[in-house]
Amino acid sequence: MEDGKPVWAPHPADGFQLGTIVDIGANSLTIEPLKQGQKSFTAQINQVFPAEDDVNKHVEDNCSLMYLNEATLLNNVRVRYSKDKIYTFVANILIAVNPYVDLPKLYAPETIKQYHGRSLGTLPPHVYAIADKAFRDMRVLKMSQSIIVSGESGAGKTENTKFVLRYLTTSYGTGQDIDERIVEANPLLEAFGNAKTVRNNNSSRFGKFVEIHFNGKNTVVGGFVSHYLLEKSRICQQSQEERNYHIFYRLCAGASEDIRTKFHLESPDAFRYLNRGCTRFFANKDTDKQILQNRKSPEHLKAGPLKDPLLDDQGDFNRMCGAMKKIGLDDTEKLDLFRVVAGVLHLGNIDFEEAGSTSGGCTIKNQSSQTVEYCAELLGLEESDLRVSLTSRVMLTTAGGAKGTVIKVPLKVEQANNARDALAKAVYSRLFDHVVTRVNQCFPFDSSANFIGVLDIAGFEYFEHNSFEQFCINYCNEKLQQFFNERILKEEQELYQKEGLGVNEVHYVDNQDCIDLVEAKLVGILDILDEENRLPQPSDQHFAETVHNKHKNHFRLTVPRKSKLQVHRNVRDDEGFIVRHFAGAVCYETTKFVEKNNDALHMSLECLVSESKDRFIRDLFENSNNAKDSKQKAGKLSFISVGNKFKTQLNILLEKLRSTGSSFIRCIKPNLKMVSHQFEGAQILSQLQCSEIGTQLQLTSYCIASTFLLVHHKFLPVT
Ligand code: AD9
Ligand code: MG
Repeated sequence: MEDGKPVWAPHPADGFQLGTIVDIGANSLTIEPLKQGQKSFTAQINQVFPAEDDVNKHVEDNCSLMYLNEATLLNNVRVRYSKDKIYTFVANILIAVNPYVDLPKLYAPETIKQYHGRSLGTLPPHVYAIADKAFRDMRVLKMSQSIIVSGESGAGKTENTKFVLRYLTTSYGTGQDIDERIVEANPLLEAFGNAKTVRNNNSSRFGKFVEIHFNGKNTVVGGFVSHYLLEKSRICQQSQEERNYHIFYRLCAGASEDIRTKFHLESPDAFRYLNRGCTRFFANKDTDKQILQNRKSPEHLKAGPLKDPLLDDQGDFNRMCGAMKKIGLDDTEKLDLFRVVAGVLHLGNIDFEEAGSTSGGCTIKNQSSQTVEYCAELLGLEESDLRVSLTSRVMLTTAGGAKGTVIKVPLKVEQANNARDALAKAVYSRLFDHVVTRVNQCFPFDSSANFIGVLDIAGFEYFEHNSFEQFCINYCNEKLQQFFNERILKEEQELYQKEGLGVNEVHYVDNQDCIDLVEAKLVGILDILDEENRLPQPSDQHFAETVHNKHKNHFRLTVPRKSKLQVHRNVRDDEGFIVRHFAGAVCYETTKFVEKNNDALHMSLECLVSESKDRFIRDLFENSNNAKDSKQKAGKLSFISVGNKFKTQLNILLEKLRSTGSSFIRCIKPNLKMVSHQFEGAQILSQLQCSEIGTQLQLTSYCIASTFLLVHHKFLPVT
């Protein structure tokens, strides 16, 4: 960098701004912005980067720029985005910016044909190019492949995943049912597992790995979906302006008169599980206004409080039913699903009041009588059993040496509310498991030579309040980051050394210590949490204290109150801990960690549902591990660890990923308003920095390394 040459210097909103160096200090530079009328300012040397001579030029592969740094990457992506070129390569990693507008030509059937069999780099960057590369690698190397799609909420992971699935089934399918089923499974999974959040109107509240299986002739033979961590808290409560899972509203909006009567359905406003989170959805906010302008239908504007004008519940219901039919679900199966959804809604409306007696317990309010009846009817339960199980708890006592005596403990109103919600969460999450299992039965395969798997799982999360869900997601992202490091940085470097390419060593931070902090046996946070769950009286505070005590001087763990960040200082040591992740430090508030880590229902409720008269409900519970577990542990209050189940699933996933070839798609959310043609540089930069593409150092070094990689890969037969 020299005096007078254009440079990129930090800018709070745009990420970087163009300027020239007017003075060079020991550690800082004085920059004069190129924009007229702006004052010069100083910036740290390591935050200023050389700019390309022509900043309006853009390239398909970022590595072909003269200067490889995060500022030129951001600018390249920005210029391309302004021309609706949403995809950019960084060597063979694909960056995908969400356009927030339909680009039909970009995904047209003709485009699919164009990418068929074409090497990476011969056509403009595209998600189809990555899909085709995965296919060709699978065919040539005779090795399964995975495509890891990452990015924050609303960045476009799910949409890109669907484009990959459509591309592969269209290009390499048999042209029979199975191809369509793999694609049409999505509307069903999304109906039960997606919801409107403040970040995304169709946010996936679960992670998934979708495998498309191929036979020895490389033709699609079937598929398999694995799912991870459905967000259960949403079933009973949602944050302001968020909704429950789509299916609830769709059923209320779209069910036929016959079903409405049979399942006693009303408008969403009538159900507690639907009417507490979202407020009004009128077009009073800028974002809503903008999007609404694209939706001319007057009904959207006339919508009632819980009819979200941004979503078409009725139309979506019909589309979902169409998808169910296409994947082979018959009417009985469809009604089974709907009945349970309606049952959960009625369950949520049951209210309790203190019992008049001295027992300290509660009873179901008179007004809820009909609701209890509906709920019992829909879930196949005896009404009296449901009443008893919600208001009391069966426990085994060890008092007075009479080990194993069953006693019935009355529940207080608060405890009964919790029991009701726990039952609703258990029923709905088992229903979701069933939907995934059923979807998998729609595209079975006898044998498969190889598969291409697409991973669509939430990226690194850092909110104002971070709980158990963020902890699990960020742990998952640590594992994926490590995989990326292994794959791209370590393995490529080893390759260069072997081939005698003179590339400087690319430094990256090994995050094994952070992973150990979470998953190590006994001392890892997950095991400490399980230990807490097993105590007679577990508490979130005691759990937080144990974490701090066990890891007093751990580099990755900090006490919130000592944190330099003001926001963390409000959290007490016994209410949380800070983990230094690869993408930044996150303060986790441990309230509800213990509760959220336990997947078991208390015994009375578990028995209630597993003895339902309704075969479908019984199967939901009998097929789950919980039922087996609770039978084995009959007599004890069972605990089934959510964290450790996730750890096991994640390790199986990582093992799978390690046994496949891999490609990476990094999705970027261009703005928080969710509108088209708005590029918010600073927050895009931060997404690039905390992506798998890495920190500044990793990113820069990787770009340099990948220039060689690109040249190198051109000689490989597979790309
Ligand atoms: V979350 O973690 O599940 O909350 P995703 O999956 O990253 O999130 P999603 O794919 O659902 O985001 O995209 C959000 C919305 O952006 C979609 O509903 C579309 O309206 C929009 N989107 C995303 N990608 C595209 C695209 N390639 N073309 C057009 C898009 N619209
Ligand atoms: Mg998604």
